[in-house]
Amino acid sequence: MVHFKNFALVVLIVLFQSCASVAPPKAVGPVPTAPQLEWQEMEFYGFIHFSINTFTDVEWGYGDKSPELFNPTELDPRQWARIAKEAGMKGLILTNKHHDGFTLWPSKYTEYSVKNSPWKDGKGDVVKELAEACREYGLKMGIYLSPWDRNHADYGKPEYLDYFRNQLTELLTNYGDIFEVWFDGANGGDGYYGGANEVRTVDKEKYYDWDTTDQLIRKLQPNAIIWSDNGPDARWVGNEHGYAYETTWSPLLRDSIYGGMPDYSTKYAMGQENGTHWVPAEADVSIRPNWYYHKSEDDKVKTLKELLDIYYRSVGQNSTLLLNLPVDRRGLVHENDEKQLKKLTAQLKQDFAHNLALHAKTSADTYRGNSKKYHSDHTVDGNKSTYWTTDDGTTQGSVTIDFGKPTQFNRFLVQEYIPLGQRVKKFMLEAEVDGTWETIDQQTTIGYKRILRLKDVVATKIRLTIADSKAAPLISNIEVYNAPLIVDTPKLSRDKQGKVTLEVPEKGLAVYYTTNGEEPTTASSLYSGPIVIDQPTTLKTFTVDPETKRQSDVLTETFDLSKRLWKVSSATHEPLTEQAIDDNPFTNWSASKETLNTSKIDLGETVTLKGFTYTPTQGRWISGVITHYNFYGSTDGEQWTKLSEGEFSNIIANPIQQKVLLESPSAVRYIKLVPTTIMNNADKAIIAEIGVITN
Ligand code: FUL
Repeated sequence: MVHFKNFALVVLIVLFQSCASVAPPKAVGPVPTAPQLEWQEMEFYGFIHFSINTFTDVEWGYGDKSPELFNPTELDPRQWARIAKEAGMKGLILTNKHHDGFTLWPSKYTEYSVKNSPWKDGKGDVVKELAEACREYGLKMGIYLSPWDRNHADYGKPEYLDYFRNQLTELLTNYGDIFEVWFDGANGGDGYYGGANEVRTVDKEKYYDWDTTDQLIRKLQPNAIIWSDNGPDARWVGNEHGYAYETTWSPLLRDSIYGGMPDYSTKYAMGQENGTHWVPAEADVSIRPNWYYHKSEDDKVKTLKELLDIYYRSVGQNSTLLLNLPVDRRGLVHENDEKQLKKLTAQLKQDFAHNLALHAKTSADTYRGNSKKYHSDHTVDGNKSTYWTTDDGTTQGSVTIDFGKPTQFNRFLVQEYIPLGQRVKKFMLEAEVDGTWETIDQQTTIGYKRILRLKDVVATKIRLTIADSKAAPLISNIEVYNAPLIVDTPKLSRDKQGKVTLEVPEKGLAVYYTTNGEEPTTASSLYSGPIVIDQPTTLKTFTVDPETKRQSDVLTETFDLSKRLWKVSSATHEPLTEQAIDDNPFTNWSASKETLNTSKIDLGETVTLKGFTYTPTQGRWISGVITHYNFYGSTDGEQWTKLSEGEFSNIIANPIQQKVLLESPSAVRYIKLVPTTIMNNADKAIIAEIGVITN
């Protein structure tokens, strides 16, 4: 009886403890406002760069080009919105006015606008069309309005601020709800400035009087997030690669920062543990090398692997992702960009297809007040407003998730309950593999969301240990996934010896190929190491995930003779000559016309030449491009015959490998390519690669 009494007492105490109301934890440090929380949950949204720059092929317009140049033939913001929606983006931000000052809406305050363009006879309004498209597709709309205006006569004077705020008022009153207002940190420099054509620098800290502008925004759009280097609501991540940091704090020492300050990226962009204000990071990046559309970049849209990396290093590292889609001269997002974006969406869908932790059995070594309300089950209940936490003063603790059977995974997603502040400073993930606990990863911050990409692990249980935290950790969500391999075409490269390497985006993929021109299948040759190709050959290849059987597109590449026997002799004994014949388009030989005229490439054997190839620099910024040429051949290296002359048409707009066929085949052992004109009349031409066509 006595025993029973004791037992009943214990049961009563336990019941009391788990039902009694335990005081909730108090906020620690700065916390997000309701609009900031809503914004953070958008996670992924798009940028659209479009302006006169699109038609003049530059990134930063000087502000002097005629509005008549703006003339898209098929402008369709519904296409932009459809692509964004299908990609899982939650909103779009358009560059309504970039540094050149041209406005995409018919602003009352300037003539430098679409209203003076031929597009729709000056009656069009791109912002209005986008606002309608966003509404139709259920996307939010944001605005980019460049504080720097290279067209406006008053830029740099106090009067300009009235102009700037008038334009802001137009954008914030005429187009419905705005979720984000984006203020670029690039400010001041040379420009047209109403015809002054001069350099105007501004005091970036004081000139703009941002407080007054921010108040105006708060009045007109109280829920809009104001973005700049120092917020006040969201901040630049400090680079244009789309990468946040492994340690990313949402709190920021906001008062130590001003927009466009030189040491922002190295000193502040990652946020601070002791930050005074909640100003979370947004990672911005373009799907192409540049922000505006350039035909020359049609083949440089980021690969699936690069896009995935950006996603995991932004959304997966406590940041939002703002991915730019340049709009082309038609007024459309280019097909190549859409194709790559679709690959990203499909892969992300697969990566996060099945949450292995949802409703799994959990336990923790400590709960706040021993209360059910703070039980670790809340980390896997699929409800972001419940969480596991510990007692005040307890800044460490572990949650164990039991899958019930050996389970394979390679993604671990964890979220803090940020309405009460970002807290975790250090955490560790362990897995019970064959009865032994192994450390899988150790990291620092979590914040709104942290996703770890791991090697494949098979475990029955996993344990998240918070090793250090600013206060009791609050973990609202844990998800575990087994992402499939990235299925994309391999990257091809060939070295001077003719060794062709097929690099897979991820280990574990099988690569099949043919070298006889036939379409490859899984019955074709399986790639197991570099293949030597030194004769004219067509290689066709694709990858397969052996587990899911997913296949990539087929990639076709044609190769001619390898450069195994080739040598360059240059009369001026220039270094780096070999870079033009190493079969690596990312290394260059830079040489003057004279040098190229007195140099010769020895093919090491006499071949029947049908044509040649020239690859200009493949760097981000093109220079030294040969636009007009003479091409010579010789059998002895002494007597030269001009085999071809002409222009590499469109090479500046599209600096890819140029192929020139000769009028009739010619037997040669020596060749030379001599520029007659180099882009911008530069002293030196750049040859990334030169090749022959013999087939
Ligand atoms: C930069 C600008 O100068 C670029 O042109 C682009 O708009 C990018 C998003 O921000 O600071």
